[in-house]
Amino acid sequence: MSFQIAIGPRIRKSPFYNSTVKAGVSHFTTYNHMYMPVSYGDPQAEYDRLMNGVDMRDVAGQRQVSLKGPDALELARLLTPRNLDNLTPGVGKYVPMTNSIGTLINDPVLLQVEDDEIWLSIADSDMKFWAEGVAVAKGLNVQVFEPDVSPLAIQGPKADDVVASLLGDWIRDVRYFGFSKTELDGIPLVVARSGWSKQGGFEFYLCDSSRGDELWDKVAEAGKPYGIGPGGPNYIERVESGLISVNADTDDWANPFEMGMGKFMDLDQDVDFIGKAALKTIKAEGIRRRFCGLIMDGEPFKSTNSHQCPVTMNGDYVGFASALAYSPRLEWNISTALISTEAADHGKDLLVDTEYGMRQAVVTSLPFRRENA
Ligand code: THG
Repeated sequence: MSFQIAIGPRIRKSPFYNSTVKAGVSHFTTYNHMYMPVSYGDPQAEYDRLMNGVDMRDVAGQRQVSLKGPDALELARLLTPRNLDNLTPGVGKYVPMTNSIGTLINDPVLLQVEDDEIWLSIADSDMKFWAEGVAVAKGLNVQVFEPDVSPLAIQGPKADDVVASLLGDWIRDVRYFGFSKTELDGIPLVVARSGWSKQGGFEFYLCDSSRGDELWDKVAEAGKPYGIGPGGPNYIERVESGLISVNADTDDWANPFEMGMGKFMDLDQDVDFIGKAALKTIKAEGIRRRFCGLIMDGEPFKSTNSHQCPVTMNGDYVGFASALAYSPRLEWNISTALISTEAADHGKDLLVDTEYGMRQAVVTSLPFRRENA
């Protein structure tokens, strides 16, 4: 293939865009209507940095939807099945969002940044319109808007050292999903221990988009002694770790129970959140599909990208594989998949129709581990 997608004005540039171009970005995706780098041309090096060193990622596409006003918390409660009774200042929460039939439509990190302001750090779907629609329909006293906030992630086992050298040793005591407002040489930030990998690290939520390149340079400079380099949301590691990518791993019927997110929901709370009745029915009847891992035979997959691929068992369609990758650590072809509970329980005799041809597959739990196979 020799074509390219044009960089045009209908998709936004991130505040780090120029820096990522300078750093040699080779592939962008789009996320919440913004270009987001996914590779700098050497997937193996990017994977190694994340697993053994540290990477820096322009994830400004993880846009914030701000709910601001006296009814901010009430609106947030309507938007998620997660119980927000014990929302703690300075601690984020992973919150599935569902529609009226209980479908998972987004899975943001929620941060209460002021008494009357909540940010939803969203995955790739239009939650600003959804949230405002709910606020209007319910007559709530809350503004819904996108603030000038753009996350830059620093991930990997050496991320703590890099961030400590920038902000001080206090960051070593920040717990998982903990966050605080701070600044770096006058650049306003929210710093959080979070990020879309299981290798540890931080996210700097830049609160002034005019200073993106400046922030990028400071992180790159501080990371030099630790071998920092640019990366994207790492595809291979996210599949190994079983991190969910909404809309890549899900379809219009995938509910949080199927996706293994039961622990993030409370159907017995008083709040009449959107999807409550549907989710109660689903819980009572039991799920029909399950999000799980597949291990496949054959030559290592070459690409680090895929679309959903049909999975069959004895000729019958049972679901789809959602992210095919070759794991260098496990030395397996792997994929996340959403398949019938029968197929998942049977665990073998599956065929996946991949772009590399038909592949035999066996089922495993997520995250992928050698001892579970
Ligand atoms: N960070 C921030 N915003 C985001 C993401 C992020 N928005 C988009 C996307 N990622 C949202 N999706 C996720 C998915 C998984 C996690 C975070 C955001 C995650 N999950 C852990 C897990 O599944 O093991 C922990 C969940 C928990 O235990 O609470 O970290 O990455 N700012």
